[in-house]
Amino acid sequence: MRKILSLLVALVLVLTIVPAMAEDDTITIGVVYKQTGNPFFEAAVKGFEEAAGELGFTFLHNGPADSSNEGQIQIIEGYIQQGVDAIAISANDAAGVVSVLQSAMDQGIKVISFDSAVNPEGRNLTIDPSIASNIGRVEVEEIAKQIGGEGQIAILSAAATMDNQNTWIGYMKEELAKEEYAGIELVTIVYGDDLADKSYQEMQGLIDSYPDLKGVISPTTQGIASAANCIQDNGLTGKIKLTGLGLPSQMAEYIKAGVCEGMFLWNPIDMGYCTAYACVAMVKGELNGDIGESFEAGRLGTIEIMDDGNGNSFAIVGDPFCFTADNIDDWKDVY
Ligand code: RAM
Repeated sequence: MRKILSLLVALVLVLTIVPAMAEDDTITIGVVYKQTGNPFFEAAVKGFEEAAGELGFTFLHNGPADSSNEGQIQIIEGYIQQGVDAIAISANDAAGVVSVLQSAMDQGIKVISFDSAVNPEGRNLTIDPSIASNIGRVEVEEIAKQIGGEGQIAILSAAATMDNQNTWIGYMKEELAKEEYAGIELVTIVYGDDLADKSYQEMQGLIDSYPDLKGVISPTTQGIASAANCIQDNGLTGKIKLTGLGLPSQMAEYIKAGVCEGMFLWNPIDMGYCTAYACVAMVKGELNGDIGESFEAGRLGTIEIMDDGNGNSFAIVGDPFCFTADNIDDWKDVY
């Protein structure tokens, strides 16, 4: 009798617990980032982990080693075959993944780009780190301050197909066109594809080709770290100034050594966390990704979905933060 009773109790427990867990436990998100080995995306994955702990979904994450579009397409195809419910992607090529993501959406998979957008026809929503014009403007203001408003500068970007890089560079050019920056000449834009070696070689190329170069803006965490390394190796600390978007953990030693006096970034953990919340809301049918909607993103509160000015929806996570020798120690162990 006791056996039967405990079996009954166990059955009641299973029947009550399983439906409660089933709701979010059945959701699987496939995360695609630009490349493996980039600590920026390792931090974003921490945000997905944190959200998974709160919401109970499971997620897979992967990226190509070479920052390629083809590599991302293969990963997406794998996720479609595995039957994920949502794909969250930071795209290497804004146009290059549209077709495979359209077929994902045709099969009912929700698609959210984060960090670096997919073209609008290939996604349900995109989540930017911050207002793009601000990101471009603060980097120009900072390099102008560092070089004293005069001289040649260059941009060391990631890849020419990356939407976030191109958008920020567009706003940098707009800013540089202002009268107050008339003394600054943008001599070239080079691309290191977010790969450490290639970015280092591109920085070396700038040093060799432009002996009067006064400053570099590198709006990529991989690019700025390689540029700092190269400037230091060439004994040019303080002679070629450097700013851009850098990860505190990668840049702390260069900031303390004076290679980079100031740089910017937002919190990549929050980016992953926010994107995860949006994916789950979409899979549950609580969010379409339309302008004027909003969603709850846990400790980040309510996130509004806005119009990008061209009728496409987007959301943002926060503001860029300036890192200098005064505050870098507070952040270098966080991300
Ligand atoms: C690199 C990537 C990423 C960008 C950051 C700032 O890690 O290019 O897309 O947002 O830098």
